[in-house]
Amino acid sequence: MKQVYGKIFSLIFLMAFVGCKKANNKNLIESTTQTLPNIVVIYADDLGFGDVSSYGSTALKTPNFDRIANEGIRFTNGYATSPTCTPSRYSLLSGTYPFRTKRAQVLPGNAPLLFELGKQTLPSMLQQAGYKTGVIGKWHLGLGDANMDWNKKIAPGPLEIGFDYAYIMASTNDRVPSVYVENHKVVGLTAEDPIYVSYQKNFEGEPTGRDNPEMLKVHPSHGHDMSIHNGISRIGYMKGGKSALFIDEDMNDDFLKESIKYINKNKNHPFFLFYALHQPHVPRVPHPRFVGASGLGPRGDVIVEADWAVGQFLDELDTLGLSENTIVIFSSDNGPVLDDGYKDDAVEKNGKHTPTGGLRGGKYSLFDAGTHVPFIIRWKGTIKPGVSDALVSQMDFTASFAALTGQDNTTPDSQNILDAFLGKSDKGRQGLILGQNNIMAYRQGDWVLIPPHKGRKMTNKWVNIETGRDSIYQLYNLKDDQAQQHNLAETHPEKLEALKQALELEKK
Ligand code: NG6
Ligand code: CA
Repeated sequence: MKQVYGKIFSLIFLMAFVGCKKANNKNLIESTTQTLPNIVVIYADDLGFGDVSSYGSTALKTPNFDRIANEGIRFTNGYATSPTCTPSRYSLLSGTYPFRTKRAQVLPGNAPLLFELGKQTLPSMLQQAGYKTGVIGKWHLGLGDANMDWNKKIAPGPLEIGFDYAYIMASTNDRVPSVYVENHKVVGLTAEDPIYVSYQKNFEGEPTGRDNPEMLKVHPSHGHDMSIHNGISRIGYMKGGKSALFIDEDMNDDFLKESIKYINKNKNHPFFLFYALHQPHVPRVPHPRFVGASGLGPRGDVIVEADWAVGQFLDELDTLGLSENTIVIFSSDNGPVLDDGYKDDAVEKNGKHTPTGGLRGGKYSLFDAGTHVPFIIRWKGTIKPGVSDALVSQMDFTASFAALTGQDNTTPDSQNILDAFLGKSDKGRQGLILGQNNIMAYRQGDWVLIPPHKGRKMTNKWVNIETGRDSIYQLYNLKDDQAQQHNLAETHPEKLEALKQALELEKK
């Protein structure tokens, strides 16, 4: 009898112990997940260093981008890795310099996925750390394999490189197919009206901007004269899929709605959201409620529209009580351009506005305005608001957030500069390669080296931007010469040599 009581007693004790342990574990899990902040990267497309009022714009007001700056750290030396979209996005997500991958350059809308499967990415690293990971907005990183059928399962794509949710614009707003893809499927596509895409030739009987300008509400200034949809001709040919085609005017609301849905769905779990805005990339077609909002024509209006969306998104974080537990990053994939292929009055209505903020060059350029972009990080209650001059790059998110979340970084080029991102240190990167393929510049401290490059000095006869390419070495000191007017290569041979060597080392 005694023995039986003894057994019952030990059983009760054991159950209580296990129960207690379980509860403890639960607490532990809850407390660790709570200490892991959500991470949101809001990524504008072609927004210049001078397009944001907290970076000095007076003609264009961006109160909501500024709200992130006022409540966080505004970096004065923040960089995208390349002056165009695909390579910058690639390196942000892969922690890899674009020059290491030949295909990392502006991709056609039917290009296969750019990433090598199985390698660490920013989202796959965060998935390992226990995050839910989502991408909403512009993709432009290729999808599927060569000759992909858009009516079938679209893979590999974001879900195969570490995102567990994707609601993306397939390529860019000026490239076909003009559709959104949710996870593995084109949104809104029906079996009765399949979609076909070609970058070689038109489909018989389909109108083009070249032959049917009377069908257009926005006319091309160069290129962009192929398939027409929503009164706008694009790059590439497409046919069918009418029920799936996006409406440019609604795109801002579509991405905002999906982003808000995403954070609501994942609010009880650490999440990473890559919210990739399409503004102010061409075609610039704001919702009617923003037409005329800036006084600077469609380019200004779509920036005001994007700023509004960011404000709505920040309000939602507040409403959900997530602002203190969410790191919000705001930046851009490359520098600004006015006429980028449509007659949208960007040049005519620009007035006194300086999208470059006084830097030389712009989108496509090796000069500073190509890659030197707005770069702001907010973590309410943790980051002390201020301004930092540290040299920081978007490529460094992977290693830095790996350090924050207790993961290893296995990407080749991302560096842990978490302390700079959090404002604890004014030391960021030592050096940074800017560009793609063999077209590159190198920044170290205040110095910029641009090795000789063959090619045009201006982007082309339509885009009025200096490429930065020259047959000689260029060396600038941005501290004394922000506008890169004085080439010091001849007067500072030692510095030139030091940067040449540092660039070679960085390439390894
Ligand atoms: C260029 C396009 C330009 C833009 C750019 C990519 C023409 C004439 N120009 O080739 O409009 O789409 O590619 O921009 O087609 S990015 O921001 O996505 O890199
Ligand atoms: Ca871009």
